[in-house]
Amino acid sequence: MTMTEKGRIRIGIQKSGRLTEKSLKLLEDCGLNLELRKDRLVAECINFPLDLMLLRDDDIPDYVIKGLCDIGIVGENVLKEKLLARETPIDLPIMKRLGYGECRLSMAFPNERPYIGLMSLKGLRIATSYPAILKKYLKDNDLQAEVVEMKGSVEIAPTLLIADAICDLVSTGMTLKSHGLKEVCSILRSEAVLVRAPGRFPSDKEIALQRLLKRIDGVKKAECTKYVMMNAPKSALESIQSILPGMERPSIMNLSNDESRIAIHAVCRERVFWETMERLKEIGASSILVLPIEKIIE
Ligand code: PRT
Ligand code: ZN
Repeated sequence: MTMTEKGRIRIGIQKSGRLTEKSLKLLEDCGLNLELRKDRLVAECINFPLDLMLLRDDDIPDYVIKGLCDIGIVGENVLKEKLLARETPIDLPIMKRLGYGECRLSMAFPNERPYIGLMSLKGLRIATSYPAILKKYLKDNDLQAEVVEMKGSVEIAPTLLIADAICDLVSTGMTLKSHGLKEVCSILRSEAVLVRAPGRFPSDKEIALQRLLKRIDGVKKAECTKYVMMNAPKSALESIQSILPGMERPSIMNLSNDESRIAIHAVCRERVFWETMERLKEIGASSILVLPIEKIIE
């Protein structure tokens, strides 16, 4: 039983940071109308039984564990670190992987330090903001090394001679590069995930949560699904299906002024790249349109 208001889901998301915009967009795409006000940390949804709580990402796992929030959206890296750092182990089930905020927690060495494999980590001082994950990794791999905890700006540790190597989040790799560091191995892949509080919810809250999860599925599915339309020679239908394997049961229509050509409309379960459209054109397709789909319920 959680402490939040009966029947209304309270969701914790990052107040301001890399996950904020996409988390809000996801909720909006789910049809939730949120009344956000700059000076308030709580926002009500007026058309769904949900309240939003804006938090520092580091606080989200704890709020969910304590039942101050029923669910939360947080990077897997933060979730894992907070869970591993606890004295009393607890599991927060991941309800959904959300596909944004992707990054990896990686070891990086100064360019001039050779790396020949995990044994190169032995005996080093490694700076990180993720001490619990790093310590577990070292232990699991039977490596002795010193973990130097830093709250931020980990990438400058080798220059300051505070550490020999670092273990930090990487997405494009530009930050490492501009600090004369090279990525040598990844220890965790991460993305934003939706977690729920342990224990049972009252049934009306559980029903609302399941509705929200279904809507999230619909939004995610729609993101990688397109509606494709084109005209093509009748004889090209089979080749078109092999070029667009994600195309499902297309609707075929006759064209009023051309007996040899047909119009094809179909939902396509894969991304449609420019190269694919060029190949369709080569086999005689014309007026190829690729349209986004907003929502899907099946
Ligand atoms: O204020 P608050 O505590 O809420 O925010 P924060 O500053 O702790 O977190 P924030 O907003 O920076 O990141 C939130 C989450 O975004 C992280 O926990 C990750 O799950 C995810 N994420 C995705 C990233 C990155 N990509 C990322 N590149 N978080 C941080 N970075 C940093 C990284 O630490 C390094 O400094 O970006 C730099 C590297 O980026 P590249 O592109 O140069 O490799
Ligand atoms: Zn943080």
